[in-house]
Amino acid sequence: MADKVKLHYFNGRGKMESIRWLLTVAEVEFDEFHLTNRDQYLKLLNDGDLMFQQVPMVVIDGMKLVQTRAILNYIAEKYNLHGNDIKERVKINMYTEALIELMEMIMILPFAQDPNAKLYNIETKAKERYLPVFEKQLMEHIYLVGSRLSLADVLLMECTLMLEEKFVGILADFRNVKSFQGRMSKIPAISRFLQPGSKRKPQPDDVYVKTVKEVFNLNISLP
Ligand code: GSN
Repeated sequence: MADKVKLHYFNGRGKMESIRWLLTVAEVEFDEFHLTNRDQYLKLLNDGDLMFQQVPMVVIDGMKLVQTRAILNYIAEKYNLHGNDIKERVKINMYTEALIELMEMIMILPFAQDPNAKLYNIETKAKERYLPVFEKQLMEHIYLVGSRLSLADVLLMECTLMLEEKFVGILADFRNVKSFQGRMSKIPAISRFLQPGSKRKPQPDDVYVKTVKEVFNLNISLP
């Protein structure tokens, strides 16, 4: 039997959270190793486990994978969540890149000097650039691409929940996206993931931010 998948990251969302979502939807069990201090990070570096000295790192199928998008693509390919052909795949990748772009804007907020100043810009971009695309596509489709669930749907679900946490009611003008969210939340693996006590991480708090800064020896805030 293959070894259980192992995630190396912080005990928080960050870039690993999309990987947690995707593994969950693929119904793949995983263990987590949380970085809580710099020595643990230095050990990973010394052991040569981090190809580019960065986490997320995922041990899967005898490999130590880094680079979030590469990891997501591997899992999506392996579990048939990456479309039926190259034309579906490129569409999934376009949606996925856009969703990662938007989620990263929110992800870095706790590390910014003045996060509140950035909120308006993120909300405007979400409403004017990103959500209209998904709203239009979901007007006549159950899934974003083709006739079955894909990586793009999983990330859209994750992203819409993140947006609603920051901007209550943001989906009011995006009824198709809101219905999509309702459908997604009924998928048994997602329904379980949304329950308290699952491996889904909460919004970042001060402990998470402090730990990340300590592990990477960061003394400055992002602009
Ligand atoms: O997408 C990826 O996995 C990479 N392109 C970036 C991963 C990355 O930036 N990882 C950070 C921690 S997670 N926060 O954003 C990291 O390991 N930084 C340490 C460093 O020395 O760059």
